[in-house]
Amino acid sequence: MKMTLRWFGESYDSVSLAQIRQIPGVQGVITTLYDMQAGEDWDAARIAAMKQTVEASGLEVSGIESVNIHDAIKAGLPERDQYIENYISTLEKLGQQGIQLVCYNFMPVFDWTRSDLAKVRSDGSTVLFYDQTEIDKINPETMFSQIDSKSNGFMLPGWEPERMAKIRELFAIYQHVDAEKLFENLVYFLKAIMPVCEKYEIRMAIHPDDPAWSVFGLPRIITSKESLLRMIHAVDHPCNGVTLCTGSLGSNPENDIPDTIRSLKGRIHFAHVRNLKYHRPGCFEEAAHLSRDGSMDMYAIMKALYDIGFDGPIRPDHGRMIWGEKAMPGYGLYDRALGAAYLNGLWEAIEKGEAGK
Ligand SMILES: [Mn+2]
Repeated sequence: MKMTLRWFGESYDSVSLAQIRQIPGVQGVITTLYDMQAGEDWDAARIAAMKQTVEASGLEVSGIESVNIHDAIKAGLPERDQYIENYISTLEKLGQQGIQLVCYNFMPVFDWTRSDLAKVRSDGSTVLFYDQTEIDKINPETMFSQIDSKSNGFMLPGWEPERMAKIRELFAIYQHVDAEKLFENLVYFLKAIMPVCEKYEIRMAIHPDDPAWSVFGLPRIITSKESLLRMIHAVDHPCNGVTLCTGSLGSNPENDIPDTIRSLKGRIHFAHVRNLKYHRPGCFEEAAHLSRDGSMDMYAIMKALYDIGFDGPIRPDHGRMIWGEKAMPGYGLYDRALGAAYLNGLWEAIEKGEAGK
């Protein structure tokens, strides 16, 4: 595996490449052109400049998170083919720059959802928190303004104001899209992009839905081992793979993460590894990475990744906000650096333990 950190670009991130470079064992960043709207055809010169900036710091671009998918593609609207053309063109330009991993999600309207971005823990740190009973009390517009007001002034991925300005319109286009239709639309999209992925060996890595169930009545289709297997078998190509996000899949405690990892051998192209603490069904917080701080066995997760020969990028995903840091919720430097160090430690212990057998 290759340890990486997500980085939103110089204009958007409170964390610098120089800081990331100093985290032991971090080799690259997972980045994006953060101002690109879903459906836009990315500019080749900007991709090249982004790559140059990252490489000048001694890091590599280990992948893109995300190239977002336009809602016309997800909802299967007549104009989807034009947006798929743009997506293919963007992949072509990424491939020409040697960028071979793209993370994306197929959630309608919203990206990830949380009811609180700064829940205070007993140690004084703050974390992202989800409580379904809180979500049930509000409508999507209210949730957007709550999230926006707690973003510490940062634009949050998936919660761009441009997207949220059209929220009613977006809900309307999904009126007749059920889970089956959404899945068909995903397959249609994947079949269309596979030739360009094959040409440049670009690994597409779908991110699971977060949380792993329907929110605000919108269909969600990437929520479990079964749904991930269905997706990779529907378009059975090595470029069609998965971002194994422990926090998203793990929002449903019935998902057995190590078992899911083992069943996806060869098709996990990217991993997000973090811990959650469950409070009750439908309610969890994002704990520190350490196994005993949350409800997940992080050793068992890393061991499963090791056992399937996972050699792709991994990132500590989110972190708590600690030591007074002011950053985008979930994306501060300090706790993600601790997370990276811990995951690297687990990996070294597993490697040496296996070598000594
Ligand atoms: Mn994730």
